[in-house]
Amino acid sequence: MTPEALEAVRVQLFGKKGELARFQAVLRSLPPEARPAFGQALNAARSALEAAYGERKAALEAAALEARLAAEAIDVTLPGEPLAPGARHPLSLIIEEIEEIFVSMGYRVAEGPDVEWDRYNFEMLNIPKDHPAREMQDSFYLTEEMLLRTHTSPVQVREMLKMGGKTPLKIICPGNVYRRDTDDATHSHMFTQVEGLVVGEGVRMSDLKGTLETFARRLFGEGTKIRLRPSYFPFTEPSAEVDVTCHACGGAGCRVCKGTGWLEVLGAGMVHPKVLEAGGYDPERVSGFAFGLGVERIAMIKFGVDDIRQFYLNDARVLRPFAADLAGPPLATAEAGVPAGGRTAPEETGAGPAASGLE
Ligand code: 2U9
Repeated sequence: MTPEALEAVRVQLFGKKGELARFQAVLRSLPPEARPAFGQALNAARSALEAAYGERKAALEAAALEARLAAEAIDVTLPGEPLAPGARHPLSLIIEEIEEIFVSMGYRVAEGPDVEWDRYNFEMLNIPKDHPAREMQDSFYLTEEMLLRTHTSPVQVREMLKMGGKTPLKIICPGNVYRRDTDDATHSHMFTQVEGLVVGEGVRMSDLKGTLETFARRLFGEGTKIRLRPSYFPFTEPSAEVDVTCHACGGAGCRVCKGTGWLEVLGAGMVHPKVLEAGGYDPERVSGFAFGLGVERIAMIKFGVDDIRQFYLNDARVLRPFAADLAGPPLATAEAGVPAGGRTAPEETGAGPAASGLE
């Protein structure tokens, strides 16, 4: 019997114009003395019919459920669809590479909070309340005294204070930083920095130059040269912008370096006496150097990415090609090409890195 047939039976028996309703009308038409016996018989018949109907309905529902379970059965022991392997994020790859270089030179990696005191982020770095540098690093304040750090320099301040005036201090500080900025191809309101700090007796500008030269050679290749141009930072004196010879043309001039042969990749300088003092050091006895770089900029140069926003898309098709060290089958979707504005890894095309578009 089908559910439809059972429903037809229900209407035929129990419906408004059904058999039982008809006998009910007969009951009402009987003389009063005949009604009890007729009524009893009618009730007995109704009960029997309802029970039989209920039984059949339950049996039909059980059969329907059985059929559905059988039809929708899943074999949980079947092997799954293969997934493309994951990969390290390009920014993580660069941070790790930089960490390895400096750790091999005796540096320690230090980290600190993203939410900072105004005091550590600005005041102790020789950037008082009315200083124009506060405008250069427009900030996200949480309270009067607390903000999202605009650089990782407050981590170095914390580390200096922890040292209690002891030397040497050799650290690098990677981490996210936040600046009120309009996002475009080369700017993001959140980006990643690595800063470094050395404090010790007799630390000189030549130590800074040698360190950065070693770093640049390890990161961009042995033939890399550096040059320092005078600059200004409140926390260093003297200060310099540091360029490296273009790794794409070796300094001859090309698309990547806009014909100059040089790429600006670092800021650096000798730690300002006021900053050493704020960190608990005697600037008469010790000196130090510091440097800073933007990880996205390095990654854009090394991987030939022309838009910083690519790093934050979380699109595996864009990010995956950078992980040359984790080579595996390409994602099925990647075969149609990377999305608009995307890139192809140099190792896939055999072509050199594309223009960084950062100058
Ligand atoms: C302390 C003392 C000095 C860190 C430094 C720079 C120069 C610099 C920029 C590079 C690109 C920031 O990411 S970027 O926009 N950084 O030019 N940073 S010296 O100086 C310090 C830090 C901590 C205690």
